[in-house]
Amino acid sequence: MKKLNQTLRAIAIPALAMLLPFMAQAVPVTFDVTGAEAWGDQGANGNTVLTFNVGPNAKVTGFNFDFNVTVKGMSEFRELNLFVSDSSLLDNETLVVAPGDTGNNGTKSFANSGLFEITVGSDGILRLEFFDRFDDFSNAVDDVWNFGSITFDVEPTAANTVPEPASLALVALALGAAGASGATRRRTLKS
Ligand SMILES: [Ca+2]
Ligand SMILES: [Ca+2]
Repeated sequence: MKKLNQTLRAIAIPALAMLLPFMAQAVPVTFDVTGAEAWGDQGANGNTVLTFNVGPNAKVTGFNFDFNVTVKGMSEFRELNLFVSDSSLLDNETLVVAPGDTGNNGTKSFANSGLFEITVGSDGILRLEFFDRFDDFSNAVDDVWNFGSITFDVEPTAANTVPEPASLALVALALGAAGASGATRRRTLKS
């Protein structure tokens, strides 16, 4: 019996190792945004820029933010933006924090989540810039993030390795088996 168990384990572990890269789910990576400032449009002096190493060539597939911001003077909440990119800025997404909110001169909390896709370069750098679409105070801060965080969904770098044909076939087989058993269950439930 012990020998059989060992044999099963010897087969199961390599099979699992082959499947893992395909089964890997995006992992949430959370960052504190306390103290971040937006001074003007994207690229303006004074905008807070945060960089995170998420692993070489990693894919960032979504975001989820929950934070509190103070907007100064005549600056409006709808002007708040986050520019998320790789280190070259070429692969990027702009997140509008509060579209349509024309309120100004106040403090509010915002939460939102969504999907996007940015693939970082070999340096692994994911860049986040806080900016304000309309610069109300030249050479001065428009908005301050008081507290909160932003979470990015990052696909493990292992998923980026090129799969070998043998393991691909195995995945197809596993998916086919899962699909077939699902279909059987659905039919059983109906009758
Ligand atoms: Ca400004
Ligand atoms: Ca502004």
